[in-house]
Amino acid sequence: MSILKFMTLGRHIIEGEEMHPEATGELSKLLADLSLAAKVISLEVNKAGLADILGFTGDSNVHGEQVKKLDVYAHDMLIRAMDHGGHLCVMASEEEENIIHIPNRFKIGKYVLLFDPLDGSSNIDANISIGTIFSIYKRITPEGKPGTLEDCLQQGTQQVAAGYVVYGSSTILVYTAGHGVHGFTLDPAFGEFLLSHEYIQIPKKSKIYSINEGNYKYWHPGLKKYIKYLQEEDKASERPYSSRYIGSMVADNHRNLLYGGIFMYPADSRNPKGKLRLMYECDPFAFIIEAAGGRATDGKKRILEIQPQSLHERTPVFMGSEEDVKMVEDFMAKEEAAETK
Ligand code: P6P
Repeated sequence: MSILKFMTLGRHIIEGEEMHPEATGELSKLLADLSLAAKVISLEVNKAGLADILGFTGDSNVHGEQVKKLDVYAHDMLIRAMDHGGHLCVMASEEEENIIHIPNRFKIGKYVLLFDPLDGSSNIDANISIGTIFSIYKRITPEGKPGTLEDCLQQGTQQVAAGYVVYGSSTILVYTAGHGVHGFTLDPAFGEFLLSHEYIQIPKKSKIYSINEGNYKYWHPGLKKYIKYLQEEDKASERPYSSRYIGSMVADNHRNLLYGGIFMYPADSRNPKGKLRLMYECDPFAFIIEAAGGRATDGKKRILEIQPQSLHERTPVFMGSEEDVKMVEDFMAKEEAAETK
């Protein structure tokens, strides 16, 4: 049993930043502000039984999806926690169509924050784990002025930090700022995130696959063959795999990060770009999973190398244990090669 250091998230962030002599400490403060928002959102999510905050607002978000009050609460809480720290020049939220400017009365900073305030929110009323996802970039437009859409539409490789909070049996914040992937569990007794998972490394090969098999008939023929391959019995390659799909990518990917696994939300004949958003879901998780030794592609290309054209664009995604992601890519490439013969 490894005895982890008794270390708070705040201390860990500072130590991580101290590894960079040129660091100004701004990123530390930004991440500390994010953890404050996460604590407050966790408090509300854990009151999920209270009718006053559950249920539909009757509104819908930019994607026409029914918005639940907790989505709006998390979105508003993140903006309120982040807009006045003086570290950001602009924000963008999965719940908001356009970029979010920093109010004139606050100092403009050098970072950009993109976030999905509460992913998996359709599961809220069923008390299934949901999560907050975030990406941090450095601005690319001149300092001192408000940030722009250009600052937000950067390739995932440009992230300086990324992370997520999973609100489940406990609240865990996982982040990377370029020095490994680390997890912190919230101790509600004194409201601190304590180091619980240091230098997370995702197993290179797994026995778990996560995909919505209800879409089977619409999939790429190579993907169909891959899933059938996983379901065959072969002890040497530890098949059949187990199917684990919660319908909440933060929970599915958190489990896969710790146990190994491949998470897939592919394109299909009805949705040529799949369902998940590049900026708010796929880029941050791709950054984390690659930092943990895994792989994340759209079936062909690294997610992190996709140049975004718009804030809410979607991408097919295959992410998790490196060998498993490479195998599904091979199955689809072989099928395409056979079709062109
Ligand atoms: P489906 C939640 O709405 C979400 O964006 C992800 O968290 C999740 O993995 C996916 O959609 C589930 O989508 O179509 O399988 O219900």
